[in-house]
Amino acid sequence: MSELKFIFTGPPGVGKSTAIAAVSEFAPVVTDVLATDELSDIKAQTTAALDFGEITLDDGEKVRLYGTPGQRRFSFMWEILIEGGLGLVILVDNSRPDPLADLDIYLENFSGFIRDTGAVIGVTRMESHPQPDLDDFAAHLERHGLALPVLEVDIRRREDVVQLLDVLMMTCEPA
Ligand SMILES: Nc1nc2c(ncn2[C@@H]2O[C@H](COP(=O)(O)OP(=O)(O)O)[C@@H](O)[C@H]2O)c(=O)[nH]1
Ligand SMILES: [Mg+2]
Repeated sequence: MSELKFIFTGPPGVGKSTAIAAVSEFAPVVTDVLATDELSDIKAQTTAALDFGEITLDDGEKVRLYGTPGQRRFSFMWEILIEGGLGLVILVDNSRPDPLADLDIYLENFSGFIRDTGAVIGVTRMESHPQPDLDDFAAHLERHGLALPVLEVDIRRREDVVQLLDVLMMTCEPA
């Protein structure tokens, strides 16, 4: 039996753990440890290994949700996590200095996976940081030759995360 598996990625503190916790049907498995590097000023805890949760879709199918470790020193795990994955959610924190450059890191690291499967981009903290706006993201993606859906989300809200997953399902479904 194949498992349906979606992966959440994005910079540390963007909300991967929060998003998975918002929709998971059981208390998500979170493996955070104290930040020991450049992040320790920003966050007391950061994801060292991964997040894991599960959600049942309207059609009864169960989907496993994994969050990638945010810190670059754990990036070797990204390859392992995406194995067999059905699609990728890239979360971007619009309050960071250069959200489009952040996005590029994940577009590059997951380029093969994005080409073979599908991806959706969720932009957080737009309520306080409206720039770059969704048009800027779309134009940026177009320059990369990509046409990925970009949504404004507050991943603390369950319905926003569900919407991301719905859109991802649609982009991943074979025509
Ligand atoms: N104000 C605001 N806070 C957000 C938004 N999205 C995420 N957050 C907060 O950002 C933090 C993300 O932390 P966490 O989920 O641990 O990030 P992770 O490192 O990606 O797993 C949480 O405190 C969220 O409540 C948003 O759209 N607006
Ligand atoms: Mg986390």
